[in-house]
Amino acid sequence: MHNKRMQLNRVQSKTGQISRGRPKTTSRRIAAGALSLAAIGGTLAGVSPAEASVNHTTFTVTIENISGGFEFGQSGAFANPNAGETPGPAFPGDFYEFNVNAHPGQNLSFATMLVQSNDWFFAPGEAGIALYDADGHPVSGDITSQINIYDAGTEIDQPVGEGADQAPRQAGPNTGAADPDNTVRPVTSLGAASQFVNVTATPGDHGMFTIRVTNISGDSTVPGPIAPGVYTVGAGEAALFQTGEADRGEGLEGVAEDGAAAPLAESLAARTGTATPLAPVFYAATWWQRPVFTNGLAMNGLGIELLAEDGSPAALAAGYASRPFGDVGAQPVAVGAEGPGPAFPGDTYEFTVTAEPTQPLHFATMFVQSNDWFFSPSDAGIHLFDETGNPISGDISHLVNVYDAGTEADQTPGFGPDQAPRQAGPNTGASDPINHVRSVDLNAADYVRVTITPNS
Ligand SMILES: [Ca+2]
Ligand SMILES: [Ca+2]
Ligand SMILES: [Ca+2]
Ligand SMILES: [Ca+2]
Repeated sequence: MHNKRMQLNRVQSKTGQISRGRPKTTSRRIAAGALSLAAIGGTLAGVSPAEASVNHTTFTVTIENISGGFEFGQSGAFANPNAGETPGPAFPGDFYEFNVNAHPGQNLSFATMLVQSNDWFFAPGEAGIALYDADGHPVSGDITSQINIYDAGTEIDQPVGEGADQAPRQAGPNTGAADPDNTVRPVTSLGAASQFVNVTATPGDHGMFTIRVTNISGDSTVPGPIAPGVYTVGAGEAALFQTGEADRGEGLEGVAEDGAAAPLAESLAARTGTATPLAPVFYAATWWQRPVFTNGLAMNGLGIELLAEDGSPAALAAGYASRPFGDVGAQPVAVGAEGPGPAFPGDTYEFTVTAEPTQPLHFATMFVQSNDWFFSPSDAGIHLFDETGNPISGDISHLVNVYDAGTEADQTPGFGPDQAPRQAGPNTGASDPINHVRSVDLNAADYVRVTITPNS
């Protein structure tokens, strides 16, 4: 940090004497001094107000990729029978259908209520269903044999189809006495789940599977509906419950007792995301307004398309390098890496940038498992000095967002064939039907941890 303190002290001296003592002032106090000088009719020859408050500080910025911590690649709720528009129970003959994307090694879990019970549900075993075989081929066809009936351990059982506290007859949701056995456990008294539901997996393109759960209970001992439920795709480690353990209080109780999927779906969504590399970072500390992009407008041709689609900051950095711009650059090398390349989960980009209070920080790094998404502060940048003129410090992840550049049509993150890790070459993919920059509904702080430290 180096202030133009001499000028400052001169401004502050009301006696006209130029202080050459050790400067102790902050730039804020300098500015205040300039004001008081003006008030007493003094002049400040050759020193503009901007120069008088110059306070250059060099900051170290780190962008750590923390996207490897998600529990699930995908999750969601299914609620509309027969692929319709209206949520509700699926009666005998009806079905629920949902699409998931999975990589080899990932498993499917789901849960849907046996409505004529107090707290029973249909689900795969706690590890889920492997969606690829040992050779990496997608599973196809009937997977009903992997479905069981479980008791959630959250409500005492009454005779199936008759209990006054069961969903079709209960006074309201969550009505019924506590279960004397509070553990999730298989139900053995009804026989196989395949009397009541049929489940199929139909593989599609790019890791997609269509899962259909059909209610076939019409001719069974317990005819009745199934209810809206939830699904996950992940590593297959007891995604929704663990047999022999109590319900986790995340919302499975609502699924099993009342067919209420939303609370559990919300809990799962908070733990769902795509592990993605980051790509080389462009950064700038500048008084220029919106140097990287303008939210709501089409890209300005300064290179963000190349950064957002193909991970290269080169065009942005080159475009600004020759301008009287501020501190601008790129960091293509992750900490500890041999050379330029992506920052994988666990890796960090680090750069230093020198700025004064009129120069907010901007940066951008690609969400590599997307078509044209990038992490960035808002288009106004991050103000690097607080109200008292002191440099900011600490975790600034909450100031970062995910944006869609509006330059390429989106495919499912992590699966799209035109996304950087899989595309045939740079700039491959259909045009974005929405051709302006907008934010993506993801919490950037779940993917990147960004810190800033002023160098002393
Ligand atoms: Ca029970
Ligand atoms: Ca109940
Ligand atoms: Ca897009
Ligand atoms: Ca592309």
